[in-house]
Amino acid sequence: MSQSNHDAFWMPFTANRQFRKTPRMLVSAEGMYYTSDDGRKVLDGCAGLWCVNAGHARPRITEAVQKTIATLDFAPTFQMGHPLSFAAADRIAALAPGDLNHVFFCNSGSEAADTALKIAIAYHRVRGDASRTRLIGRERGYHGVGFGGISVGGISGNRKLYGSLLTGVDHLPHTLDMERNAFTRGLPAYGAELADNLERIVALHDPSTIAAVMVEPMAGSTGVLPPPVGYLKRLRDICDKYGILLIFDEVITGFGRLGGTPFAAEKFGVLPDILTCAKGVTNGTIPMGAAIAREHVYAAFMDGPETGIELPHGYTYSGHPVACAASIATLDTYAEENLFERAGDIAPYFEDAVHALRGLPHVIDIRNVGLVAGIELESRPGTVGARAYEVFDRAFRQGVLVRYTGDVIAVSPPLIIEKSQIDQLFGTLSDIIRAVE
Ligand code: PXG
Ligand code: PLP
Repeated sequence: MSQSNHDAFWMPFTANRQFRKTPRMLVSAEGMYYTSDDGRKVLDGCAGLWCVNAGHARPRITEAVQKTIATLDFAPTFQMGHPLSFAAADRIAALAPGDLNHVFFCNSGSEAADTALKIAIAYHRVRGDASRTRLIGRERGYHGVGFGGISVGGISGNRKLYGSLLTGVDHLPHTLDMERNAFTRGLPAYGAELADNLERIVALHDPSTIAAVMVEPMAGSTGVLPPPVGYLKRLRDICDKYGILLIFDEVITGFGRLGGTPFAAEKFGVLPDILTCAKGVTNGTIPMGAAIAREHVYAAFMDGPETGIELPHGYTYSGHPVACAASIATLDTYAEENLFERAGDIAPYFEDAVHALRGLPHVIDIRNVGLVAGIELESRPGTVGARAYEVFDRAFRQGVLVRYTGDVIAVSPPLIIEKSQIDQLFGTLSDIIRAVE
């Protein structure tokens, strides 16, 4: 049945009724800009949803998708193969640091998180260490919306409606400490010792019960929380000490977002046992995610009889030909234009521009690394998020797309952003922040 009030589409993470009263509609995109349904150019300050790292409508990617969909629209990857999935996995493995060499494909960051958690528990089990089943996440962690991801994730709003979730999950404290670290440029100096809470969790549950720790190297979704200097290294050391796998969720931090390197793991010099990615792996064009495992993780599964399915897991669209083609073309585009390096080169300008907002009304913290920034506004009493929503909505009306979460404005533009566009982005935000109540 046709419905003129647009309520058939139950919108994700959206105030559906509010949206229908004052819609914000995008109809096309190219380079750094969207076009809205009323014909305005809107500067993309958040790479779509942190995924369009090379900017919109990149010809190489479009052509690869068009060609592939006409040649091999679908092919199964369960007990069957097609060349693009092997080629894409090779490319991604080559980009991933260390011996993160084995790529398990799925279709989103949520599926990548659940895949990584399942691999971690199964890893211990196939090695005869079946009591290691507990999963440790972190407060304010976001690992998507599957039951694994919300259980290990640390966002009460995403958990509370959904019952008892996974059992055997515990959480590290988050690392945001505005008292000591407000307005830090780059990684905060204080808080490495927060990793030592893992020692307490290990002591409480006994190491023999813990399978894995999963964290975002930089928490994105909950308001841009760069890791304190030394924190991730300390987590790695404690995991090593007790035989616990470390999983980095790089769904946002992957593909150059933090500047200079393809992944945060490399930038911060800490190698996880499993790394998850999505979003930028196809420049946002075709859904795809992946869990990438190191040699020892993969090898643990390759021990049994050759005819046995080693990991009973997979999605109909794992390694979908069109997504694989999009991914290869995306990685080509990143490489040809040196986009990860470019992000690192322009990051200091971006940092200066965002920190110029310090001193504006309501601004209580500014956090940044690479081409990501969070601007934290003081909440209006009793209505967390209302002020940031207003900034977000006004920014869209004034030609700039950003994200907000709680009262944090999140900015994460495509890595092709020019200095003049950085000026436009923060200039507009500055005017709006001055103007809102
Ligand atoms: N892990 C992390 C670290 C993420 O940031 C996911 C997993 C889930 O990915 P999928 O593809 O299932 O959505 C994410 C996704 C925002 C925002 O603006 C962030 C995400 C998604 C949508 C909005 O904060 N992150
Ligand atoms: N539900 C049913 C009834 C199915 O047959 C399948 C896959 O065959 C699924 C769910 C899983 O779908 P997907 O592989 O796309 O995750």
